[in-house]
Amino acid sequence: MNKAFISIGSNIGEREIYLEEAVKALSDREDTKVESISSIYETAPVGYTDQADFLNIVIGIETTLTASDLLSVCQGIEQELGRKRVIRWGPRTVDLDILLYNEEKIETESLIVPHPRMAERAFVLIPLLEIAPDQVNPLNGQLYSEEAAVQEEGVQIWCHASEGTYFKGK
Ligand code: A4P
Ligand code: MG
Repeated sequence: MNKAFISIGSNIGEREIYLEEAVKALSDREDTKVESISSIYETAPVGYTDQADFLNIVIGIETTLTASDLLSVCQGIEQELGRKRVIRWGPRTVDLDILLYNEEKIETESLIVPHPRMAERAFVLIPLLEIAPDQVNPLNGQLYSEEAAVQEEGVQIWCHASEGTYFKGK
């Protein structure tokens, strides 16, 4: 069984519903088990900043899929949920990025793992550390909790994992 972490973000429309549908699409699969889900964070846009705030989560999964098949599954979910790719780093209904796949270093034309920008992004690190506080960067053995980006502002809890009906029945 392989262990992976996926970052999910949405900043258009019913943002929470898109996150929920993406998690559901993964957990409905026979080959993938959703093991952990972070709280939902509301986050200021990074990169192209003239766009609405995101909701972001990170989930931990166990899967029999290879990393490359997992990418295809994630892209299928993005498409199914109606993502329109207009501006790079721009608004999206839902974006699924593979952060980590076991302790592997992968560099193909279509897939780079660990995700190349994750160590600089508070909207990735803060939810990741909530569910995997001791996670280290497979590239250098450094704890993600020691990255400077963890201290950045612009990432607020929007809904605690323990609260309400959020992702019931994952
Ligand atoms: N790709 C390579 N490695 C990976 C990976 N580990 N996981 C390739 C997923 N995809 C990977 O991605 C472009 C290509 O990256 C894919 O074809 C895949 O083969 P995309 O999702 O089609 O396009 P994109 O998301 O616009 O580009 P990119 O580079 O993935 O953008 P990012 O880095 O994901 O940034 N601000 C906040 N607050 N919250 C966000 O969630 N997200 C972005 C998107 C920008 N700013 C944000 C947020
Ligand atoms: Mg992406």
